Amino acid sequence: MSEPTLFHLEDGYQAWLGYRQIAPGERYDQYAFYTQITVTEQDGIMGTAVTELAQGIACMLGRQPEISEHSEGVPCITIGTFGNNPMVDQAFGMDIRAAIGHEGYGLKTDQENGCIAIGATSAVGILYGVFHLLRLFSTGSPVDRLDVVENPVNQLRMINQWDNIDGSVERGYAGKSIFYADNRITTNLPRIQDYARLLASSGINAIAINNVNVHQFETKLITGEYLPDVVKLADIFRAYGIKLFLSVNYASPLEIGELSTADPLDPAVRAWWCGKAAEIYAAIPDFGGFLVKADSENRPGPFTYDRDHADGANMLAEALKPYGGIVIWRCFVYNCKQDWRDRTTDRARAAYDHFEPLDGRFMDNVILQIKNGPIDFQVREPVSPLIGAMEQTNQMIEFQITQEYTGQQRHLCYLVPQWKEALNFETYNKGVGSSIKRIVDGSLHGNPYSGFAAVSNIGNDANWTGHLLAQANLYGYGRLAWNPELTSEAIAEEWIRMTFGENQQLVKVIRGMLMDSLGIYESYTAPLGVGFMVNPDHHYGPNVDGYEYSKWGTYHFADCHGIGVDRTKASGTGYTGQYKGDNFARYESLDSCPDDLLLFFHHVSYTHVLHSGKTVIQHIYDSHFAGVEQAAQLQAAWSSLEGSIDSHLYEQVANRLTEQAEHAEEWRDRVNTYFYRKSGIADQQGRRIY
Ligand code: GCV
Repeated sequence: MSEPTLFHLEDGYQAWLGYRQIAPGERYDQYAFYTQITVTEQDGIMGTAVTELAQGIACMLGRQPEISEHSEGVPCITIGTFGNNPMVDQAFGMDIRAAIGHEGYGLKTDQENGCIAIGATSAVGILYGVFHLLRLFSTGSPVDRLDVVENPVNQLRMINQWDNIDGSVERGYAGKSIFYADNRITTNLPRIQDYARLLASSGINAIAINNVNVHQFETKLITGEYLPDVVKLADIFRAYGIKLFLSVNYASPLEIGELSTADPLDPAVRAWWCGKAAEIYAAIPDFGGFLVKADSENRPGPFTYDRDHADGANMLAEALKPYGGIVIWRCFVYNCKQDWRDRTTDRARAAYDHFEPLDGRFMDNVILQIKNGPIDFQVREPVSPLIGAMEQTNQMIEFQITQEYTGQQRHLCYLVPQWKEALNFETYNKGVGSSIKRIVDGSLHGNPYSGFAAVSNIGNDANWTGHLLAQANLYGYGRLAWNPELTSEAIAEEWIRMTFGENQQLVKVIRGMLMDSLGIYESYTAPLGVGFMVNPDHHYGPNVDGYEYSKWGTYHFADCHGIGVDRTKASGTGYTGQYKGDNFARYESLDSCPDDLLLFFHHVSYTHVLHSGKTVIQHIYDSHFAGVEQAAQLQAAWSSLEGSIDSHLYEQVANRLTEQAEHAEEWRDRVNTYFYRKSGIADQQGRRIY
C-alpha cells in the first residue's frame, strides 16, 4: 500500500484529517504521554488502523509513537480484536464484548496506568475505534476516563460516485473525477487511498465507483478489459473496510455479451449474468454487488421485455447470491417524456405506483434504493411515501451530497439538517414509532439488508469539494449514517474543530453559518416546496419557467391567479393518498398542510393566507428579500474570521460567499419579478421589484 499523498493543510486537502499539531499546554499534557502503541495483529485492515493511529499521533503530538507487541511500562494505546491481545481482553469484560457487534468497538481508559484500550470483534471495528480516538484528540476532548461502546446503527453506509470513465462527473461541482480519465481507470492510487481514509474516518463502508448512468465504456468495467484495474481500487478500499460495488448497464448482455436480448426471464441472459458474477468474484472475492438504474431517464430495463422490476432485480440477485453479493435497485423510475399539458400524470406518484405492488416479490439480497423525496433532491420536498410502504422488501434511503439543486457547491448549504428531518419523519406505516430512520436501519420491518446511500460531492479539486465548507456535508453524511441520533450541530462542531482547530469564536461563527445555510438557500429559491425553478440541464440558477413546458414532469402551474400542484385525492392527482395515518389528512387539507410544503400539495391563489398569517405572494416577496440579506450576513460572518484562519482557506470560502450573495440577488429579482408580473399584486412594503 502506498503512503497517503501529503498535500498542504492550506489547500484543504487534508480535510478533517489534518491533525494539527497541538501546542504544549493543558491538552497537550493530557495526550503527550501516549508514546507507545501496542498491537499483536498487523495484517490488512489492522495494519491500516496502526498506520492511521501512528500517523495521527505523530502529527498532533510531534513525536512518532513506538509500536510494539507488549507494553514497555509507559502509558500506551493498546489495540486488538478480542482474544488476540491480553491487554485488550483485560480491559473489556465479557458483557461489554457481547455488546460490540461486527463493526463496533469499545474504548476504555485504565484509570490506574492511564492506558487506553481499543477493542473490537473485527479489524474494521478497531479501525473505527482508532478514528474515534483520533477525533477525540483532534477536537480537544478528554481521554482520561473513556468508557465507550459504539456500534453503527445502519448496516450499509454507502457512497455513490456519479463518475464517468471519460473523467467527467455527472452533477459534479469539484473538478474532474479522481477515479477516471480518458476512458481509463486512474493510476493516481494515492489519491484514491486518501479518499478511502476520509470515507472510513466518517464511517462509510461501501462505495459504487461509477455513475448509475452506465455508458458505453463503463459497461465494460465488468469485463477483462477493466477488471484488473477495478481490482486495484477494491484493494485500496478493502484496507479501509469499504466494499466496492459497480453500477451496471441492464442491457449488458446485449451490449457486451453478444446476446440478442436482455430479457430477465430468458435462460441465456440469466446464464450470462451468472457467468459474469463468477468472473467478477474470481477477481474480487468480497465484491459488494451491483447498483442499477433501470427504466429510468432513458436507461434500459426490464420494461422493454414486458417484465417488471422484480423480474429484473431478481435475475441479477440470483447471479450474485452464491457469493453473498447484493443488488441495489433504484426506484427513481418515472415518465420522463410527459406532455406538460397532461395534468393527470404526476411524477411524484411514480416510484410508489411502480414498486409498492411488487412488495414480497424481491429476493432477499435485493435492496430498493429510494430517493429521500418523491421528485429529485429539491431543497424542500416531502419524504417519499414509498419508504416503509413495502414491509417485505429491503429498502435504503438515497440522499444527494452533491449539491445539484442546492447551490452546486458555489452556495453554502449544510444538508445534514435536511437529512435529519427526513430521517425523523413519522410514516405511521406500523403505527406511531415508524420513523424513516427505523425503516432504513432495518429495525421496523426486520429486514436483512438496509441502510443509507448518497451521491458523493467530491472531485479532483485540491480541497475535494470545491466549496471548502461543503466538506461538512461529506463528513456529516458518514457520521449520520453511523448514528442518525447525532445532532446537526454536534456534527458541524466536530467537523469544524477537526478542520480548523479550536478557536471558540471561529467554531461559533462557522457553526452558525452552517446551521443557517439551508434555510437561507431555501428562502431565496423556489418557494413553499414547489421546486424546480432552475435552468434546464445544468440546474444552476433561477429560471422560473425553466421546466414548465418541458417533458420532465416538474411543473408549478403558475398563472395570473395562483400557483402550485394539486396533488390531493379530492381534486388533484391523488398523490396524498400514498401517505399513511395522519400524514394523508395533514397533506390533503389546506388547513393542516404545512406552509413549507403548501405548493407541493395544493394549487392556491396568491392571496391565500398561510399559517404564518402572510399571503402566499407576500411570503414570496418577504422570503426572497430576507434571503438576500441573510446571504450577505454569511459573507459578513466569514469576514469576521479573517486572520484567524489560514489566508488561502479564508479566500477560497470568501470568494464563494461573494458569488452566493450576488447570485441570491439574481434569484430574488427573477422570482419576485416573475410573480409580481403574473399576479399584479404589489409588495406591501413597496420594495424594488422589476
Ligand atoms: C444520474 C437527476 C439528475 C441526473 C441523475 C438522476 C438520477 O435527474 O439530474 O443527473 O442521473 O437524477 O438520480 O439518476
